[in-house]
Amino acid sequence: KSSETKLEELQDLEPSLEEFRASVIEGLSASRKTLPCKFLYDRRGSQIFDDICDLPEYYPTRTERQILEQHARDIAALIGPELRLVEFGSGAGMKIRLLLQALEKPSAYLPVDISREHLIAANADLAQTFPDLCIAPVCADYTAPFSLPDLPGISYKATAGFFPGSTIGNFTREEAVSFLAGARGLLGSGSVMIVGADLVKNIDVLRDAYDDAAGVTASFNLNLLRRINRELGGSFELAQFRHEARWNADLERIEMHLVSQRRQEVTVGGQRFSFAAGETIHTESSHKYRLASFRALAAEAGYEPIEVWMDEKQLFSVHALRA
Ligand code: AVJ
Repeated sequence: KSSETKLEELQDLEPSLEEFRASVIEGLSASRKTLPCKFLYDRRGSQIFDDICDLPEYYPTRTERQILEQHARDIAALIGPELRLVEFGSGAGMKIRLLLQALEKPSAYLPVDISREHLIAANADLAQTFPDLCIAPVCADYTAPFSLPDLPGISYKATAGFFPGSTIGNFTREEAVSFLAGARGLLGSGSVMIVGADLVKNIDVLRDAYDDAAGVTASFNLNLLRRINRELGGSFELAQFRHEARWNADLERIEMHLVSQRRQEVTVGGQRFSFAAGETIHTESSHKYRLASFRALAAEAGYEPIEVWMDEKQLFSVHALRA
């Protein structure tokens, strides 16, 4: 059966070292220091993120998986047969299995992810499970415009989008609208887009999810400094920074920060950056939505909200949108 496997060559648009350097210098030069969260996902960061997904405190992954398991048939029926399925931020590629199993004769699967090594490993596995499926991985930063590869010899009736994990929560509201509008252009109007969005809930539950007892999220956050040291010749002392998860009530989001434990100076690529004691680097925001606020956001991006599924405790939502 393996002769039928159609794993296309990876389309490689991974952000360059130069882009990483420029982003880090810009972020550390700002009056409120910040670093783009997409750089959390190097090889090691992607592995640590997979460990986060198994933590008892980190409810989003398993809750969304439950919702997808329970409603896979409804979702598949909305999407339709013989389609091209684009997944934004495919990661370890576990959730897509649930959808692929439920879909009627999917023509092609196009996983898009910023971590090249993760993309290769996850899709080699997937090709074994779905030997008749055309898999065309794209290594790209989907926060910037990109195009889908041609699939010679593959016919499909429609294109659908899949953006699980509440990764949309990493965007500000404006960024989320512009991402969704861009995805609409990529998928074509009339397409179905399935988006996972984490819900506003008890603050202690949220804080524990982003500051777990085992310290896995702390090492995920601190790994960004390790990456800067390795790839950009930075001089961060990891022990001099502490992970913190903060609830921003005004913006309804969890923020990850790295807090400087003392006054210190750090160099990156020959440039010096000073930190006051207690000063932070804001490394990630994870916005939490309400059903109405998410639908309004989707509408602003040109979508019609058609369906939403939630777990019993209403921790997490999966929305079906019509482009
Ligand atoms: C991958 C963006 C969905 O925001 O919950 C997990 C990343 N950060 N723990 C999230 C993350 C800290 C995660 N997303």
